[in-house]
Amino acid sequence: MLTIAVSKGRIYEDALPLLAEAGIIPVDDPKTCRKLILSTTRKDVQLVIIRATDVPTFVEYGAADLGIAGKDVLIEHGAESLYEPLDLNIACCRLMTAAHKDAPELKGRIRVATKYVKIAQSYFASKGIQAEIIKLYGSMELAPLVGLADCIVDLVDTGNTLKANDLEPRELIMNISSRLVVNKAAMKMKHEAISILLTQFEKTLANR
Ligand code: PRT
Ligand code: MG
Repeated sequence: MLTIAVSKGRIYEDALPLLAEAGIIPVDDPKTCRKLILSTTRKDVQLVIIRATDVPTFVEYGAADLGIAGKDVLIEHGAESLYEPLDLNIACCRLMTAAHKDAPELKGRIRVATKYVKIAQSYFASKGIQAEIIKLYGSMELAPLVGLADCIVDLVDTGNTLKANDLEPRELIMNISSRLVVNKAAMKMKHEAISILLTQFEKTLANR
């Protein structure tokens, strides 16, 4: 049995067509079904549905053999303990700094609100900017509006969320896409099954 960890939101939606090409079609829809383990049309493959930020943890400990996670989540988690054989090129976005549209260029000592504490720390350190990082778990956009922070570090796709809150994107930290990750022991123990799956994904991606 191969267990693949996926989060329920946009990564799941983008991953479905890719999984389907490998013959993996979940029997239930996680939007309407409360099951956390989903059987698929392949008897040898099941999905576990978890929070996006928990995917590296499940795969690291071997609770899932494979996982699909955003590069943002992988870097923030520190995923050296995982294999990352494939860029799936799905759920693409940009990790950026953003500030109020009327705010001047940020300098001196600044306060930054984000859920990406490690990434933000190393980004501002690399620029020689003294930043106090404030960890938030959501609604980062609010922080500059209420004086909690001078800027935020968050994911941007269309830019509509920033715009709706009078913020603007400032600097690109990195481009983000979702990656396939594999548990290191599983890569050895279940080598054949995993490499067949990798080849199937690679073929689908090459034809896109
Ligand atoms: O558990 P949690 O709620 O934290 O995760 P989730 O349910 O949102 O997980 P899921 O499966 O949706 O995956 C999140 C992953 O999708 C992230 O780790 C990214 O790798 C990727 N991704 C791609 C995004 C976005 N695009 C994105 N736009 N994740 C979040 N957003 C948010 C962003 O944080 C901001 O609030 O969308 C808003 C901005 O979108 P625009 O279009 O208004 O710019
Ligand atoms: Mg979400």
